[in-house]
Amino acid sequence: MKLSVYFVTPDGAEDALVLAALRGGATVVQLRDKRASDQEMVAQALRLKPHCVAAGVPLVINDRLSVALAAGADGLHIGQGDGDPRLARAALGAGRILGLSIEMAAQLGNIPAGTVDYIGVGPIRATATKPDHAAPLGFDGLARIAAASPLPVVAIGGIVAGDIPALRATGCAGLAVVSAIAASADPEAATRALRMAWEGAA
Ligand code: TZP
Ligand code: MG
Repeated sequence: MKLSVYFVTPDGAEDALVLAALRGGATVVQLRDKRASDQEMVAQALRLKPHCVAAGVPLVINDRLSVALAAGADGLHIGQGDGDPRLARAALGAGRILGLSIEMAAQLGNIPAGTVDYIGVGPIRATATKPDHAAPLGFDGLARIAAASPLPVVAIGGIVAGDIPALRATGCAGLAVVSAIAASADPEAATRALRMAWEGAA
């Protein structure tokens, strides 16, 4: 799984936005919608799935295990408040992706061994996209977590293309963004720029 340019959808995302991110070279798509019903999310995931398959990009569902299972998604991403990752892993089976959000270094030690495929670490900066976010970690906090993590790290929260060299220096495996893609006038070009900057900073 290539975690380098991980697109997280904003609430109410149009399918066209995800298709643009796929064309631009997003390496993972996470369908995250705090407002949609389960039924709406399953329907959207089922519409997007063939496009993700064609692009060779995993489709991951935020928070909702039942949606991930009903849509046959490639994986699930859960937060600290979303229950025991072991239960999610048991329900998903070994073949699917499970991601977990980490907001502080102390949470690293609580990850049950062998359950989670990657961690999302953030927020790096304060961001209006997640109003209830924890205290920003900054790049220093990210670097400390990345150095201590046995799992691949994806940095999230207020990330922009100009951060890529600093992110690379922390040893993280990728960046996850909502606004840097979704709020762009040209989401495809914004995604492509992130991808090229990531590869270029290697
Ligand atoms: N988790 C931590 S910060 C965040 C999530 C879902 C939102 C990231 O959005 P943006 O717009 O890239 O700051
Ligand atoms: Mg959650």
